[in-house]
Amino acid sequence: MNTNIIKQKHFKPINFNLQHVDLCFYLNPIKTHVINTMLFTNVIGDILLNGIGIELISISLNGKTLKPIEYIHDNYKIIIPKAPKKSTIKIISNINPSVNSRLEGLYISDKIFVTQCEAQGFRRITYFPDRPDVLSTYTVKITGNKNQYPVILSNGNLVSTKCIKNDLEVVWNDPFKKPSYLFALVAGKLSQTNRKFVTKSKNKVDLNIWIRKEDKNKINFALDCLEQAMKWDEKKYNLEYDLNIFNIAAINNFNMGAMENKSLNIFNSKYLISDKNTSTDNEYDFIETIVAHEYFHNWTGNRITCRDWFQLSLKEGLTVYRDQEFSSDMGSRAVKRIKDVRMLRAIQFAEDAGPLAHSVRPESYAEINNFYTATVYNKGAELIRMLENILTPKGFLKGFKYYIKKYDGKAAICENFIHSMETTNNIDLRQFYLWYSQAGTPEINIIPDYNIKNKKLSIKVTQNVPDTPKQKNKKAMLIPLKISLFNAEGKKYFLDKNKSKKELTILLKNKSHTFYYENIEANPAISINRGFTSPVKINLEQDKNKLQILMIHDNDSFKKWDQIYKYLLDLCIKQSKTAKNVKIDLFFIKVIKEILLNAEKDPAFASELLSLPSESEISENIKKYNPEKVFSARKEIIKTIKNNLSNEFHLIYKKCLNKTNLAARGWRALHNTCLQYLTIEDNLDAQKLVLEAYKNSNNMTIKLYSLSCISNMKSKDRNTILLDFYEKYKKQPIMIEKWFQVQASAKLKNNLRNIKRLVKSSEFTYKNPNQVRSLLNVFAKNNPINFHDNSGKGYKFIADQIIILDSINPSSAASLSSAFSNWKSLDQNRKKIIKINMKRILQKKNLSPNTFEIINNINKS
Ligand code: 0A1
Ligand code: ZN
Repeated sequence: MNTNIIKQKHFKPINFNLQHVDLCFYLNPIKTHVINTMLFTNVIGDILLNGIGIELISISLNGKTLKPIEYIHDNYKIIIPKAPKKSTIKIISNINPSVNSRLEGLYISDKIFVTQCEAQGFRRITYFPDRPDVLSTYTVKITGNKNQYPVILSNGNLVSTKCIKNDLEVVWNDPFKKPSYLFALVAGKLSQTNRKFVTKSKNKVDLNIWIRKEDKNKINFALDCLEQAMKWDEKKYNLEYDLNIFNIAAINNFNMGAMENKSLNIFNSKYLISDKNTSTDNEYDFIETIVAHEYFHNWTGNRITCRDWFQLSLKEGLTVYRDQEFSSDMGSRAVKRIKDVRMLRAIQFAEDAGPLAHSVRPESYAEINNFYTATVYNKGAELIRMLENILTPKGFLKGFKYYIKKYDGKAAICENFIHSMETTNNIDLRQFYLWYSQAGTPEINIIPDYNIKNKKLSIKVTQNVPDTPKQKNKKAMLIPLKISLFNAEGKKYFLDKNKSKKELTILLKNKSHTFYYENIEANPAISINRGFTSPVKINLEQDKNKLQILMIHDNDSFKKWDQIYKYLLDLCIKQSKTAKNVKIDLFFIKVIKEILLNAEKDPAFASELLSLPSESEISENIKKYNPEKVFSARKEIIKTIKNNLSNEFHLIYKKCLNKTNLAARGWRALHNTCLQYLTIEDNLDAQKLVLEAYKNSNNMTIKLYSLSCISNMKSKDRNTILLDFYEKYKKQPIMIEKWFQVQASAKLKNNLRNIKRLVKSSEFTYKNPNQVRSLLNVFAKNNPINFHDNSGKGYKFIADQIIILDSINPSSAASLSSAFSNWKSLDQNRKKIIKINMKRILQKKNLSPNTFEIINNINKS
């Protein structure tokens, strides 16, 4: 396969300005007519227009139709050689949205016309210089049948609406210059919900949500979140919304969560609709985060966009950081931080340690869609947070405001952001750039040495950034780490001469440093990387007494959780390596007991403290991965803890049962965590408990969790309950996805048979990415014992699915392909079977560059 690799170092600036774009659409499902008139100025040389899958009718330059010999045309582009300094180019063409199953460009979702242009979808709509540094204003006229497309939306302000016979003609104008990836069009039968918002400077904004009629009563929560996000951005960063209209349209078929198109956000309806009877608490969290994320992009992404796609983290890392901060302010900061770090460790650390490792700003790509990753998004957000830790929140805010002011209306690069921090804080951050260019999770080794005679503690800290597939011998990074030292009573020591600081941020610059602390009365417990200051792995051995001090007394909630988590992780790892049961220290049982006895104070936090690392979190921390052993080790540890504290678990579980009303989400989280302990053994008592939880629950958080517990059991009620759920909710696509998800993650042996049956059922379609994710991705990524079944059947099945999907939706196929990325840590037999299946995928005729890039990188490793 001949893939075209795009390299960062080959970037060339544009050789023109695009003053204005005038688009006319005549909507028709099989033949949409597009007239695109672009006014170019300051042209020096050729004009290159990207275009894929477009039927070109004519092209004219400054009013004169061009003959085919007057331009160069292939399957991907048109080049107009030596165009005049001022060139008006008019392209007339047709596209066929009805066959667009890749969901990029203009496509149809449940009879609704919708666009997705990030990253390179606009070139599937019309010939255009489709790169993010081409900024222009747009006027868009859309004409369509008024009965089928009574609502027609695009970016910016509504200019006019006219009925012409059976057609509706709507004109939109976007006064803000924007890149083509932020263009949007939505047309179809959609119901509107409107709310008014008044900005800090008293500008009135119409907030509208457009959704299918049947979901109209399920968007109030999303609207509340939008209002809160708008207020938060005004208060925190003094950023106001800049138009009088803000539309959100929701559709059912969408490749990702949502998209930040200027003033017309488009949402996967799964992340917008909620209902108190059918939504889980996690789903509410997702809605809050995603609504805010897309809104925040208006400044970090739209007003200041990216010069090229290598800078993706400039908008994504920063916007994830902003949405994380927003959600922390809306709910529990501690729990939010723990959840974010868990996600980072499970997914991003694994990505960084495997064949798909890439830096936050990648050096090259074959398919940019493959780089919407946890590294670009979530590690990218951690880099921003590190800057805040280095510069203090005040210093960071100064830099942020400077960045917004200086780069507003521009297409920027990551250096522009860092430089804004440097100038406003008078600091040299050159070493920090390595975080953008070096892949891999830095490993920090800590060796403390306490001298009882002079009451001095020295801590030797060394850093190592591991080799990754494309990078070896890395340089030392700039790593901030917050540190505190605790005495035996759980009190913190002063760390500075003035006796004013009990927490310090130490900055690592070299491969190795030694830090000294004086007047430390006794050998202290070390709490380091508090709040997860940096996205690194810490190796520090401390004795049981010290661990106990930190587990009980550390006032940094993240760190307290982290100590317990690390202990649990070590237990699971040890257990997975031995045949005998590992011993759990008595002190640790006491710590868990304390948590259970005090759980009422903060049930959500207690739930986090009690929840064990998942199988993928464990596998990320071991070199040789044996899926069965990890699975049973985890189970064994849960069982042992529960058997030691059975009464305490039952007691708090009873309390949870009384407190699962709507306001008590922390209790629901604790309920589910306890239920996991109490039903870890598949016996009649456990089956009864879980059945009661399912039947008596008045909320989806508990109902769904108990359903997933039942589906892991050999209970005689298993199938009846799964059917009960299906019958109750089968009319709602979102609920079918949940039903798929539960079954796809069911740990019963031979579960694959059931998954194959579901794929063949009339409920399932490869065309809906949500369904693909909830059935296939969940099976391949969240059900290790079945996916990695010794027979290799799981691998063959997923490879077959990738091959089918690749012809329908390459993004979906590529995302499923990453399921094979940890193949190297498996045994010979499994490796061999995976290799055969990857080869089969690579041999598929017309394999997309998306899937090729992922499988080829894994295969090469
Ligand atoms: N920019 C969006 C994510 C997004 C990316 C690509 C898409 O289609 C291929 C769609 C959405 C965000 O960060 O929310
Ligand atoms: Zn984003």
